[in-house]
Amino acid sequence: MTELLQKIAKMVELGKIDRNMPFPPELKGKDGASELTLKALEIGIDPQDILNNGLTAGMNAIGEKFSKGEAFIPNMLIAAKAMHAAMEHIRPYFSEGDIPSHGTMILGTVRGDLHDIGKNLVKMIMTGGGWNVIDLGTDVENKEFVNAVNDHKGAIVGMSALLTTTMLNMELVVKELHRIRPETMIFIGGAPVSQSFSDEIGADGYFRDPYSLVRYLNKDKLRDSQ
Ligand code: B1M
Repeated sequence: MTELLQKIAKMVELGKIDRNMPFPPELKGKDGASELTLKALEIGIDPQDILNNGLTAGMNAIGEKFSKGEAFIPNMLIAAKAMHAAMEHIRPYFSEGDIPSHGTMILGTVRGDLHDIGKNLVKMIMTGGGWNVIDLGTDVENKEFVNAVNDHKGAIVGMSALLTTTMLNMELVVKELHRIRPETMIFIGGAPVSQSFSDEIGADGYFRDPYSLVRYLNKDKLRDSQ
């Protein structure tokens, strides 16, 4: 079981999307992230385990190599494609349809930031947890968050950032929302963000993963006050 998850992580790291991919040449014709994920589901591995210990582990591995100068942007891009392909298989397990809606979340990756995998996971888990998610996408202008809140009264806001430079945009959105709609709850996440940063900019909380966010929201008084 662990071996299969390690294999999935490796295929993501290598950017081997599926069997048809000719790269890397030594793995030509062999299963890629897509087929291995299906296999893992077939033998009953928990989708959350596949996500955390297979797919995300692979993304972390390529990220570390990039930090050390051992991998480059095309490597990160192709790894992201492999992860996207595999995520399509596990998505249904996180998006059971008939859970009543707890509320609406406006979600996006902040201005200047194109990373969307974490944000897409938040969307998937929140939807599965009974929230209606309005996905503004990536590189979201600060005013787009504000406009969306004006259009969807009572919605909460979720912002994701993966760069130490772009996370600073979160503060601008928080400030503007506090000015015009102080009742709006704002949650943040992403690798460079922390609870102390959340406190510093006046957001309502930092969550290191979408599961703890949805657990908090669905348990918390917030739901009752909406
Ligand atoms: Co980029 N990149 N990247 N990248 N990239 C990182 C983030 C980096 C850490 C790599 C490194 O140096 N080791 C580094 C940032 C350094 C820094 O600022 N400290 C970096 C860099 C430098 C860059 C560029 C600047 C490179 C360049 O051009 N020179 C460039 C910037 C482009 C831009 O955005 N303007 C760039 C580009 C890219 C690609 C486009 C090639 C690609 C993104 C493809 C895509 O997203 N479609 C890419 C990738 C893939 C990565 C890494 C390898 C993987 C990111 C990822 O998807 N992780 C990344 C290294 C790493 O993270 N180890 C790296 C998996 C994902 C599931 O995790 O998004 O953290 P994450 O989400 C988690 C949690 O954080 C949390 O839940 C998720 C699941 O647990 N979470 C939330 C996220 N948002 C949340 C919101 C919440 C709650 C939880 O509430 C609202």
